[in-house]
Amino acid sequence: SDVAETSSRLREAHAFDVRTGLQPRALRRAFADHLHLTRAHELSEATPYDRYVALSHAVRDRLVERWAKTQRTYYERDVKRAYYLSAEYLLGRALWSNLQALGIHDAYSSVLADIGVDLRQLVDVEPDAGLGNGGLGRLAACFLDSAATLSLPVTGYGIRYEFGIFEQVIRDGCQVERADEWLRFGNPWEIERPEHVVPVSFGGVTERVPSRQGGGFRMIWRPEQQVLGVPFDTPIAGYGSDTVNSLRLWSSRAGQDFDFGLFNAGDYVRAVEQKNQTEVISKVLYPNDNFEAGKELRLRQEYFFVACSIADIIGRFNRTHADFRILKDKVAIQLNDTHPAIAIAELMRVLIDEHLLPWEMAWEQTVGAFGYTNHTLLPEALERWPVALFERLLPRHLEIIYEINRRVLREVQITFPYDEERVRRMSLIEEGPERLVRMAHLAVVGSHSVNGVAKLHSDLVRSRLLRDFSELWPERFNNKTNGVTPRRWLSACNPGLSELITEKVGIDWITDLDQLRGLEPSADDPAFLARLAEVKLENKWALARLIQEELSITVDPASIFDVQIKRLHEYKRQLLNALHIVALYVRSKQGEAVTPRTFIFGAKAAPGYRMAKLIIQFIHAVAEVVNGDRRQEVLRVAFMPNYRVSLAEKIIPAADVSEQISTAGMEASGTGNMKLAMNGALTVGTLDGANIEIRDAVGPENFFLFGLDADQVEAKRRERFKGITACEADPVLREVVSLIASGFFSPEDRGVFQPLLDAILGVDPYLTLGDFSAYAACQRDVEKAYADRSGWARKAALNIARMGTFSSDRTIREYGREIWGVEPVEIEIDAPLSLM
Ligand code: NBG
Repeated sequence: SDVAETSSRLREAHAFDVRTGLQPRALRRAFADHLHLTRAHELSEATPYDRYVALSHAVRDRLVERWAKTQRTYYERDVKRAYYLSAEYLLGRALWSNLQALGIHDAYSSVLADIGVDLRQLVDVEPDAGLGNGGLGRLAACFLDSAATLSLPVTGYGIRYEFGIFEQVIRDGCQVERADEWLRFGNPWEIERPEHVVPVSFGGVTERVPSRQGGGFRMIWRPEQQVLGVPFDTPIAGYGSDTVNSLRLWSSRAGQDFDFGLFNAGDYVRAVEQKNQTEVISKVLYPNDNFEAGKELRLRQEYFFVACSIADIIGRFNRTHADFRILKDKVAIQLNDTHPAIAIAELMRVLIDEHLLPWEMAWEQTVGAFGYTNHTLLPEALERWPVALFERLLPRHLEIIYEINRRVLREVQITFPYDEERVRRMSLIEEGPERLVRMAHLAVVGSHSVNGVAKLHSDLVRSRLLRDFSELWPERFNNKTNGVTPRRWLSACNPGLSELITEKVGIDWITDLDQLRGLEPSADDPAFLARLAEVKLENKWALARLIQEELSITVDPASIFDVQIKRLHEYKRQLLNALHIVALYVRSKQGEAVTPRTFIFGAKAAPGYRMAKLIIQFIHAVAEVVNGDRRQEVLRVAFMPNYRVSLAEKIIPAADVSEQISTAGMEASGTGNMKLAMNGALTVGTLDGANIEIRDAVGPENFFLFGLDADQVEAKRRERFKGITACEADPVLREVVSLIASGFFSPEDRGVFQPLLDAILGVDPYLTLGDFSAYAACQRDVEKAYADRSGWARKAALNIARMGTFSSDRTIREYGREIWGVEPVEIEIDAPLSLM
C-alpha cells in the first residue's frame, strides 16, 4: 500500500534522531494525527492552513514536556527569576523557529516532502504575531529567544491584543490601514489558563481606616470597577537547550457577566454592552512608534497588564516564601520603557496595603527588584499622564506616587541644598496649567538600574535626559547595547549564508556568534568571496521574484539592492533617501553614468502621523515616475507594503546597502542596522545609536559614514538652522527641490508635496537638508566601492565576521549578570520522551 511504501522509504531516508529521540515515523504520525484529530481532515482535502495548524500542534506537543519541566525546575530549585514587562512583543512567526529550536526542521522537511508537502510553503501560511510597533517590541522578542537559549529563568509579561499592528495596504500611493485579525483562525501556540485569572481594579476612592497594628491610620483603595485578566501562555523554546520559558499575555474579560442591577431592571442589552466595555482593554495595540498619544484607554491597558503581572509574580513568590524581605533576592523585574512603569507604584501598593509591610521595607525591595530601560530621547515619546486622569483611574497609586515624590525630593534637598530649581526639575509631578505625572522619573527613582540601549544613547540619557538623576545616583546608570537573535536573523532567514558560514567555522556560531570571527581569514580568499557573492545574488533573485509578484516591478538582481526598512518617522529620514533618489534620477536624465540601483522600502506610518503618510505617498510618486520612465533603466524604486517581521526576513538577506540615516542623537540604537550588517549589507549611516558601535566593530573602511554628529546636530538646532541655506550651497539639491515644488511628481495635484518642502526649507529640525550634500557624496563612494566587485564582497565578509557582539545573547548575558542577578538553570529532560 501507499502507506507501507512511504514508511519504508522514510525508514531509509532518516536515521534515528539522537537529540530528540524521534523517529521520522513518529514525526509523520504526529503530523497526520493532528490533521485527522485536531483538524478533522485527510491530507488530500486539507488546506495549507490545516497543515500549518496540524504541524504546529505536533511541534508544540514536543515542547510541552520541556516546558513543564522547566517551570518545575525553577520552582523546585527556588531560583531567582527575571520578569520582562513589555507592552509590546513583535514575535513574528513561531513554527520555523520552534522546529529549529528542537532541531527537527530538517527531519520534518524531508518527512513532509515524502508525502508531498513543502514545509517552506507551509511555514509561510502562519500569520505574524505582530503585537508591537517596531524595534522596541522586536527587541523584547529577541530577548526572550536569547534568555531561553541561555537557559536563563526569564518570563515575559504583556498584553494579548486581539488586533496587533495594523495591516498596511497601499491605495493610489497612499497608506490605508486594515485591522490585523491575527487570531481569526485561532492560534495553535497559546494555551489559555482561565484558572489563573486575576482581578484588576479601576477608579473609586481611597479611604482612611484604622491600621491593624498599633494605633494610627492607613489608606486603602475602594475601587469602583473590576476587570478580569485571563492569561494566555506561549512557549519560548531555547535553541538547542531543553529550556522552554513562558510568555504570559493577559486578555481582559468582564468581571461579572452582567451588571446585576441593570440585568434585574430588565436592561439586558445595556448590561451586555458594559461587559463589552471592559473587554475592550486588550482589544487593540496603539499603533504609535516613538510617540505617546496620551489616551485614557492606553493608561488602562498599561495598568491592566502590570496589575495582572505583579499579582502573578507576588503570588508565585508568596507560595514558597512568607518573608518579603528577600523578595529582591528572588525577583527581578525589567521595565521595557516606561509603559509598565506604574508597576513600581503597584508593587508598593501590594506590599503596603495588602501585605502590610512598612514603607521603608517595601521601598527597599521595590528598588532592589526593578530595572528600567529607556528606549528614546524624543520628547513626544515620553509618557506624562495628567494627574486628574490618574486620580480618576488609580487614586491609590497617585497617593503612593506623591509619597515617593515627597521622600525623593527631600533627598534631593539634602544632597543639593538651596537648589529649588533642581527640585522642580526632578519632581515626579510636572507643575503647569495641567499637572502631569512624569513616568520616566517614576521609573528612575523606583529602579536600582537605569540603562540606555547603545553607548551614545546611554551617554545622552546620563548627560541630557536624566542628568539630575545621574548626578544624584550615578551608580544606577549603565548601558546595554541592543542585540538581535542570530537564530531568526541569520540562521533561519538566510540558509545560503548560514551554510557557507558553517562550512568555514562549524555550527556553533548559532549560539556563540563571536565565532563569526573565524571567517576573517576567508575575506582574503577569492574562492570564498565568490561563493559569498553567489549566495547574495541568489537571495537577490528570490527578492526580485517577490517584488515582481507583489508589485509587478521588474528589478535587476545585478543592481545595488539598497534597503531602508523601519517605521516611517521624520527622524529616520526616509525623505532624505527619497530626495537622493530624485537627485540620481536627475543625474541619469542629464546623461551622467549612474550605477544601477534598486531602492527597496518597507515602512508603516502611524495612522495619525500626517507627515509620515505624506512621505509614503511621495516615495510612491517618485517610484511611479522613475519606474515608468522607459528612457532610463538604471533606477528602480520598490515600496513593499505591510512591512513586518516575516517580510523583513525576506528582504534582509538580499540587501547590499543598509540605510541607517537617522538624525544623529535621535535613534536610540536601531536593531535593523545589526540584522542587515550581519547578513553582509554595508551600512550607509550617521554617527547615531548603535551605528557607532557597528562601525567600530566592522572597521571604518567597511562602513559608509556621513553627516553631522550628535553635538553638531545640537548646535544646528540651537542656531535654528534653515534648510534653505543648504539649497543655496548645493545646486543639485536646488534642482531636486524645485523639481518637487514644480509638481513634477504630482501632475494631477501640483501642491500635494509642498508640506514636505515647507517642513525642511524653513527650520529643518531633522537636518534633512542639512545633511543632504554629505549624504549624496557618501552615496558616490558607495557607487565607486560597488564597482570593485571583489572589494565589495571583502567588505561584506568583514561585516559578517565582525558582527558577533551584536547577538542578543551577549546583551541578555549582560542584563542577567549586571542587572538581574540570575544564573543559567540546567533543564534535564527525562528521556526518552513520552511522546514517542
Ligand atoms: C526604540 C528606538 C530604537 C531602538 C528600540 C529598541 C522606542 C520607544 N524606541 O532605536 O527608537 O532600537 O527602541 O531599543 O520604540
